[in-house]
Amino acid sequence: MQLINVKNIIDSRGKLTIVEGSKDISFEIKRVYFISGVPFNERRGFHAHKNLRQLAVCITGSCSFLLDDGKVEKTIILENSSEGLLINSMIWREMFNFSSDCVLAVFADNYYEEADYIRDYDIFLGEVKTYEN
Ligand code: T46
Repeated sequence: MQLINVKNIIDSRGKLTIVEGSKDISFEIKRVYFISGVPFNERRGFHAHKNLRQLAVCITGSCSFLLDDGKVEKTIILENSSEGLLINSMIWREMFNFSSDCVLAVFADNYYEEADYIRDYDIFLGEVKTYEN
């Protein structure tokens, strides 16, 4: 997990937020998706990825990420589009506290593949141990 600076150009016409693959982040971007309109108190995520690396940027509004590497849990608040959260593979994530205006953009290094998801926390913990050994 790492927070990086994301370029924003703000002028009288509004805000432009820029992420360039293989330049601002180490990987090539193959997929971009957006999460918005999350109801009050709703939580999302509850999974890890075997291989996927992603950058999450809150374009407007705010939300929180709980990140867990199997040993340490961290909570990160994203509330500024000039901050990007890099999430490596094998990190359990939960997203919560979405503001009603939150638009969360996620830049991923690969296409959608359900087989890359670990959606059971106990299986995640078991797999993390396997990766360590
Ligand atoms: C992640 C967090 C931050 C697709 O068909 N294509 C896609 O590119 C994505 C992202 C999802 N889907 C399908 C899979 C599910 O049937 O859309 C449905 C909802 O996805 P999910 O429940 O995984 O959404 P979140 O918000 O819990 O998790 C998402 C990403 O899936 C995940 O990779 O790291 O955002």
